[in-house]
Amino acid sequence: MKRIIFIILFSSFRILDSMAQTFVQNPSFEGVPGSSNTAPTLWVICRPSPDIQPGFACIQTPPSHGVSYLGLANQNVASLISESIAQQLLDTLRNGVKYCFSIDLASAGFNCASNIFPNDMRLEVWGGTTLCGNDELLWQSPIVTGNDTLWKTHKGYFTPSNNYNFIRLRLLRITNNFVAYILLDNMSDFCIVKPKIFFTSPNENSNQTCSFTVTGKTDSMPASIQLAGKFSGSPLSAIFNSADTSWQANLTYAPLYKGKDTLIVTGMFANGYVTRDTLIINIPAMAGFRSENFCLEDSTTFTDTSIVISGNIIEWKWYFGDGNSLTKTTGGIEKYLYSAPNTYNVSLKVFTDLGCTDSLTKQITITDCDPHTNIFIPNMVTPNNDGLNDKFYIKSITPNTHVEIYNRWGEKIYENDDYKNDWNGAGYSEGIYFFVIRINSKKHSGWLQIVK
Ligand SMILES: [Ca+2]
Repeated sequence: MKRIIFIILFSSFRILDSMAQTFVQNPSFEGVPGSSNTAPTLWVICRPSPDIQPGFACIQTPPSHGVSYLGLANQNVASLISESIAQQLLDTLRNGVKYCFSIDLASAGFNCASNIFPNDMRLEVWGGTTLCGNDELLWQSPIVTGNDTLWKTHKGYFTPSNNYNFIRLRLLRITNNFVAYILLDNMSDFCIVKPKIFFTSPNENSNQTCSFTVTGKTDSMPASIQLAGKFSGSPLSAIFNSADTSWQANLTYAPLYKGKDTLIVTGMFANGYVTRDTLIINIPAMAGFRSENFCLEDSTTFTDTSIVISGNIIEWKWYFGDGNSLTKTTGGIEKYLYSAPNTYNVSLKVFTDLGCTDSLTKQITITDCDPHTNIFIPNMVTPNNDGLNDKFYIKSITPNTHVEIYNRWGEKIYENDDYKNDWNGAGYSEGIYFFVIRINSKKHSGWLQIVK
């Protein structure tokens, strides 16, 4: 008897299936050899009259396991159609679970009893909800011919469509000779086949759009299918079709994730098995840009470096971090002039013709590289000696600042090549005047008002 112990280690799951998966009692069909019309120990007779071999009806084939084996006849008379035995299983065969087992079969051939003839035949394994019930044909052996007189091991797989506590073994005669007779020995205990996951779409390593559907199948019915990966959206577990064990999940990839991702699909099965499969997925678009020139005085340059793996980028949307944005249909270089020194979060979002988006945000700091552009020029002079605006005072002035002042008729009334913040409008009446100031070759012009 072969008992198979499965140990599945997966993540935090640890499933140990051992004794719970012993199903068949006395699978070697042990009993007293040469006993006619007798079932092996722990088996019962459903239809007469099975025999415990060897030693009955001149059958001398040695057992393939133990000291005895089972002989079942199928006789071409109305009173004896197909001999069969049954037993109550130690554990329930469960709906949707895939099982495996093996059994040794042989033909009795044409023997001295002369009432056994070579026939083509099959062994049938039935599931029952009652003892000797034949509710579902779980497995049928390949044809065993009358000439197959040597033991041959057959492997069987079946998936019940209901729960069964009983099994029944029965001989099916294919050809019409008088009596078919099959020998059975060394049936293994039932084992559970580890479930498998099959991806049907997409194919491994295929490029995907950012929103796509993953479909697959399992080889037996899971309780649930769950997915893990760098995706967003719902459902995170698959929609499951119990009719054909297929499943489907619609995934949307979050734009923050780049490049390849491994999608992990985990199947949870009612029998305690956890199985998984993985799929490599390429994220098709990756937004990228390079930024240069961070002086307030000059335009900052942004160069698109986005990559597309599948499809084409059809739209670039720049967010400059100061509330302004720009939408373009080509990549390349964008220039932007900031109005104030500050730290800005600049984002580029790209859109592909496959419906995928990706975005990247970088922080840049704009500084005033020439502080003299930051000079403050007052527009009011009040020469009343109160300490406030008594003189035309230029903040951040440097040596050799050139100042010219004009009256409202355009006549120059003051000029100085090295202004010292000392002009107070003395001698001139109240009113509007105009100034032209050059600091380090930068020209500033505007108006000022004298108030007395
Ligand atoms: Ca045996």
